[in-house]
Amino acid sequence: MTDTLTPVLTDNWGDERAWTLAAYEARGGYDAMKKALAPEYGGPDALVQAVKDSGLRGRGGAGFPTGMKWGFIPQDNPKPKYLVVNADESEPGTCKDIPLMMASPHTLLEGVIISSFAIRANHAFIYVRGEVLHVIRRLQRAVQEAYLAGHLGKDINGSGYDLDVVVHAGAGAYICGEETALLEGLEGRRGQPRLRPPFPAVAGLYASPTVINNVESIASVPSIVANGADWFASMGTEKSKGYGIFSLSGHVNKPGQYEAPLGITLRELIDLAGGVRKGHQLKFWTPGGSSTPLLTAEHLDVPLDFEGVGAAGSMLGTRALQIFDETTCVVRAVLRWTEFYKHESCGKCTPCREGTWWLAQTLASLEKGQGSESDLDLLLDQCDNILGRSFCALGDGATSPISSSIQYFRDEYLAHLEHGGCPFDPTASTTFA
Ligand code: L3W
Ligand code: SF4
Repeated sequence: MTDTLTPVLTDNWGDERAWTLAAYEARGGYDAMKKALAPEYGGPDALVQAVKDSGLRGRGGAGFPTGMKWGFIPQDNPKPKYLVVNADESEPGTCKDIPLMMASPHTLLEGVIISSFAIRANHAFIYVRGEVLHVIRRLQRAVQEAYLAGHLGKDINGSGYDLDVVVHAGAGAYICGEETALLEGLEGRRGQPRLRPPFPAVAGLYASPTVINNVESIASVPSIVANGADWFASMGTEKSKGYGIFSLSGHVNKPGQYEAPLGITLRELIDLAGGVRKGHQLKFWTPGGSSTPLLTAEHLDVPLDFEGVGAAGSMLGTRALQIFDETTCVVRAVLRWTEFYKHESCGKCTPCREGTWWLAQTLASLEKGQGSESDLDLLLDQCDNILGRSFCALGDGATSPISSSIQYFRDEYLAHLEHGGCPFDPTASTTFA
């Protein structure tokens, strides 16, 4: 458990056996659900309005307004409505949903019940990354406890509302974090993105209206119901309201999850994390995992909200702050990420399937100090042929670390060519293949 500025989602993480229903209820857990389901609250429409008023924006990376997404569910459509929680956390550096589900699965479940009621769904699915067996088991146990307590199933706590929740394990593909590939996987097919529109809100799971939200978005809903939309909106910035979990990894003294209002800066978060490791300086960092363009020490005071990071030429993404000091070879780090995208490309579209392979080849040569300066232009040209020409965001994301690293560290690429390999450690030219 780390220091935190807005202890809401992480407040109970230090409690003994915080993941049990007893520990959760001892702190008032499921009271927000009872409040939301009671007729006095005003029913589903009042809940959608509260989430709209709170200003909550999607915590999975894109920042789409959650209440607006819920409002897109066509209520005149006779098909069943579904809630799907995107718990396929796999973005390199991102480590917020998994600790949240491990520490307090009932926070998510309470959010699932309230959110499903708001969109009039009677079935919800939690799609969890398949590799995290410990999280899957913890969620399944929590679901079982919730059924036994009458918080799930028929006539929840005598409210007349029915909800069934299924925990579904993915099969280990990063692309299934893309919402439509996730739906393909959930329906039993190979995980590849679907064409949008139609967006899932109109035709999602089994071609029915479906809300797909990130774990942290759904887990934030009970606190909005409990404390009110104004309370949530009083935190954060004008257009990026509320708080979020920032995961800090890499060269800081106390890596971990730090919950703080949106708009906090990296300088403040690094202070909370005990500083960059002794004797070293920040060289570069990612604001939201490797799919977001790199930033440098000159961006330490950028407000970490959707607008502030956007104005700095990057994206807030998943708030996966990976911190690298001056001992890190940026070319090698970027090559490592590019190998990841090459491996995870689902193969559906040519620019990404072929392009990520070419990116990795070109970068591997440069990292070994082979080639010439013109290969940097070739690399940028390859990025240009992927960015905006790929079927989904994975292709675009693969280009982010490359183009931004050339923007800020062109000299370091050239130094590899001059030294015939990595100038930091000439004995260790690694392709990570
Ligand atoms: C109805 C419309 N719904 C948009 C919905 C849409 C989706 C949400 C956001 O990518 C980003 C990506 C990664 N009617 C709608 C509508 N929607 N217009 O709004 O949509 P979109 O397309 O802006 O984003 P996306 O395709 O969901 C997500 C970035 O996140 N990312 C990585 C994330 C990794 C994880 C993880 O590991 N868990 O989340 C990092 O930055 O690059 O840009 O629901 O349906 N007219
Ligand atoms: Fe698949 Fe990549 Fe195309 Fe996305 S961009 S559809 S991951 S091949």
